[in-house]
Amino acid sequence: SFFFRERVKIIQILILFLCVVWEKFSSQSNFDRKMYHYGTFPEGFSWGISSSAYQIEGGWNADGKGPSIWDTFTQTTDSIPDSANGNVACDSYNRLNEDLYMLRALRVKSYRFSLSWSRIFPDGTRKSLNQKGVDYYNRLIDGLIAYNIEPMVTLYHWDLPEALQKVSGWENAAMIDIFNDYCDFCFATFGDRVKFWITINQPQTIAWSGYGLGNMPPNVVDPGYRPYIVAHNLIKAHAKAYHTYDDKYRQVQGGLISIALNADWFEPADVNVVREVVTADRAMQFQLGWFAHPIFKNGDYPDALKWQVGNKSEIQGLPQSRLPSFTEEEKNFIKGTADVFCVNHYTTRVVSYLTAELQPHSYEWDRDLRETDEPDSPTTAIPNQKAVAWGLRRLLNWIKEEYGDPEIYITENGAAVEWDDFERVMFYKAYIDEALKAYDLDGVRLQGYTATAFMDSFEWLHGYKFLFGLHHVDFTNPDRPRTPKYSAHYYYNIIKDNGFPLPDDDKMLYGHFREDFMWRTMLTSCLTVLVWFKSVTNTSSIHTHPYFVFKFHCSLFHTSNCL
Ligand code: GBH
Repeated sequence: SFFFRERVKIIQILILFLCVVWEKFSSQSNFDRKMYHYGTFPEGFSWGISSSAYQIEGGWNADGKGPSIWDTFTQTTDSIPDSANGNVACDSYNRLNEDLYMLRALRVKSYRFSLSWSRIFPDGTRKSLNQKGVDYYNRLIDGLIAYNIEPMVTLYHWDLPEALQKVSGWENAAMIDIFNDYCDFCFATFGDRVKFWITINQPQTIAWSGYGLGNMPPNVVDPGYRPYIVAHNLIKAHAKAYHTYDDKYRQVQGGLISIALNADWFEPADVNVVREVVTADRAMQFQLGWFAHPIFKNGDYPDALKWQVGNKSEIQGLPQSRLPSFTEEEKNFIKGTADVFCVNHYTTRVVSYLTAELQPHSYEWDRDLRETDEPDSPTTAIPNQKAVAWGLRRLLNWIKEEYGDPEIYITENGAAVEWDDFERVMFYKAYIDEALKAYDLDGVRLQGYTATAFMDSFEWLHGYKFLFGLHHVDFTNPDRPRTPKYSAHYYYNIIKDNGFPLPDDDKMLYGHFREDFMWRTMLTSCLTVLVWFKSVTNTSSIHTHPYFVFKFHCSLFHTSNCL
């Protein structure tokens, strides 16, 4: 009926209103989204570079360190290329001075690294304290401070002490207090110098890859249930550590604390079809909102999750939703437990609506969507991670709109490239420029950018096959020599310039000529140049000459697919 149609229309308009970011960019042409933007970041912008303990340290059992679930997994599995592991990795445990030297040479303002929990507490708890592990991190932190580099410390980047996995790890709600005690120790021990804490790296990856797909340790394959349970515990564990910092340390130490959430950008297959835009929003909610909504909004899961998982569970004949719920008390405890928004971003995916299968019960199917590659963007070495720089700008806008304009830090961004580091340079140029647009054109309160990674490292399930480093590491040499790549030099320059200021010799193009400028002389010289140009190049139009085309593209576009 008429009223029904009108009602649907109104609902659609309301939904579109909520999907303001897709709306904002729906008129942006493919040409526009590749335009180059000149400008600089705010003063004091935090330029950083990242690593994590298991990926670089090595020394897997040195000086009393206990094993983690990644030691156990890599030493027993065949699923990683070349049966690689992190036993030695970059040997950073023994090459601290080299790392410090490189960081200093790069002139970064901050260094994001993680603490190996089982190096500090070999069995995961305080009674097993390993002083040598503490000493290592003290030397690292002191070294950074001496060079004026801010330590940005991740407390937990996936390497759970094996001893804690033996008592069910993150499936066990007892982990909330155990994690809190570990964090408490770290705040007390390092917090006089560490002013930027990240509790957990990518809880979505832990929950889904660790307990759903089960391709990462602890390798539990249970796509419909455990990811939700584990995420529930991770959120509470984060909130508890936040409150510990807030109650016991903040006043004296004056630092800040957050959590690093991974977020792809999800672009609808057709931005003009409401259902597709709503699907993209749902994809965002399932990945980022799963954690960000409770922490940054109201202590509870996004409606899209509650609705989807609840409905599916009902149709599947289950007595209750597979998505656990928070009590009011828990919601109040969780809400607002991050001082800034930290996001790890690598790629953009295209999504379209799909009525998914009901079997098997799965977080993935709960989303009712299908993912594909973004068709028009350059590939990176990893098949489903295309370099879609414009997705970063949209993601930052979405975070701004969805979570009430928080201060944002990009805590990871980078790419593995097939062979030529030049592609990595193009990746950073394009992505950082999109971050600049978000700051400069859209008013996103972006405070920092962290390139991933500091050096070639153990890349989890990819072993040493796909590398992200701005420094090359020779893994065949026992000394693990490090060499800066072209991308390290390039990043150094971005940091030095604080972005992409308009080059001096281009500025003239946009200026005014003097009042008494001799236009006639100018015209004559131009013609002379053109005639000369034609005679030496044998090209009828300057615009089609390869050199001009090259210059034009370089200055206007992200050159990744032009060069
Ligand atoms: C990052 O995750 C890590 O945080 C960082 O330590 C690492 O250096 C970087 O990746 C590069 O490897 O194949 O279905 O199991 C990036 C986000 C989330 C992307 C997990 C790959 C695997 C999904 N990653 N995802 S699946």
